[in-house]
Amino acid sequence: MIWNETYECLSRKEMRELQGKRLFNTVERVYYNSPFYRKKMQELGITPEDIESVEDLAKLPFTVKNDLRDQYPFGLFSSPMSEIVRLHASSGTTGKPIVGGYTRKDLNIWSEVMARTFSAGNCDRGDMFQIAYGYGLFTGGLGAHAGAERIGASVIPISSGNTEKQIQLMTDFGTTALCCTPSYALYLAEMIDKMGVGNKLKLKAGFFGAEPWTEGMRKELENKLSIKAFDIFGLTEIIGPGVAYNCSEQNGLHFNEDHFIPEIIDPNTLQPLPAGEVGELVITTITKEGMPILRYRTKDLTSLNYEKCSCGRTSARMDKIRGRSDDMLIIRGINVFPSQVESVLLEFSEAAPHYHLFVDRINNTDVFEIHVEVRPEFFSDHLSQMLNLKKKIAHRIQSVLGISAEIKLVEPRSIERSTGKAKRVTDKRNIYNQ
Ligand code: DLL
Repeated sequence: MIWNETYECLSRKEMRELQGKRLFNTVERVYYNSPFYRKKMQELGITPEDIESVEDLAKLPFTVKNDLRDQYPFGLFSSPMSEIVRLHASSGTTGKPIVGGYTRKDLNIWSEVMARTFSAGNCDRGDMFQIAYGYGLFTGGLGAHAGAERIGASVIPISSGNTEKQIQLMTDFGTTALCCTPSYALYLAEMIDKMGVGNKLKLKAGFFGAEPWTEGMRKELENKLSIKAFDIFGLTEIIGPGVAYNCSEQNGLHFNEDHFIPEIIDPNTLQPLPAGEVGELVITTITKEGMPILRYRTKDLTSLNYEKCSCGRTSARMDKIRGRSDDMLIIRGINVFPSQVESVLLEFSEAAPHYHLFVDRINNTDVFEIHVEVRPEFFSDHLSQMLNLKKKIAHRIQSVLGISAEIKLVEPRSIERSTGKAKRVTDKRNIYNQ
């Protein structure tokens, strides 16, 4: 079932034309309503009239996270406050929060793109949605909520946490679709197992996002919960969840290109990269009113594919996010993404996909330790078996990541579980003192 064939199946030419018109309207809007963007465009010597088609996108200035922090709280809004009906914010790890402001039309767009996301996962009226993303300033809860209501599903707005209650409602209400972070889904699966209620579940789909997760993790969640797991992507600065989504082919994430134009750039030269090449994802909103944003540098690393999908959709597909450039660890000069470690660990049936990376610097040398939980059924007091597993994991990490790591096998359920975005790295190096 395709929820909105009109926009998901346009020819490339039709899509480019639509994007060109909407881009011009957005540029005009920000030029005349946002002193921040007018100044940026004036510095580059451009006016809205210079944007004749989507090919002119590269003429426009980039926007970076620090611009949003400098303009905190409302400096990037292009609508008067009297038209802003909702505010969201993401805290990030440092500094001031990133704020998003929505007009009534923006909320309508948001529920539309989320409705597409759920339809693409074969959900419809009659489905029971359990929204276990956090409600509040975080966009996950309310974003998924609006989309699920829009397709006519029944919605359980439980928010994140309260794990036993989640499982009770899941069995009593007959939840068919679960929305939460993949790390929380893993925790829920573990608890379902522990409570022995797996056979009472009616789950068929999971819509997981807000943090990087690997194909290995997808298989793990699909097997454990007997569902099809769909990846959903988005960010507060752009709208929240609903920027891109998996269809049932699970072969890349369809970009809602009639609302958001994706580009991939080389983060060093800032030049656009061709389809298929991995670089930094840059997004321009072309329909938003409250806080339109031009060429936002997301720091998320991925690639784009413009070939028609076998599901029939023609929209650009984004590869699974490999990680954020600022999540990348540089250990002894080698680039390491936590998701690479995750994919290695999932190759071992003895290891649970719960892990934590510790990095420190001792005597001017980087020390890299990976704590890996062993699955309860494999956890044994037989030292030789454990040593053997340790060696096998260490060997695989060395060959995939090109760096040696100390592997520490830890007891089942000893690594902290997360109900939202998981924190999987502790980097104790103080780079400023080296
Ligand atoms: O995480 C919005 C969201 C909520 C997306 C629920 C999906 C589901 P922020 O808190 O602003 O917004 O964080 C945005 O999270 O730049 C990515 O680095 C990361 N991220 C989001 N979705 C994915 C995903 C929400 N599917 C930041 N895969 C983004 C990998 C993701 N990373």
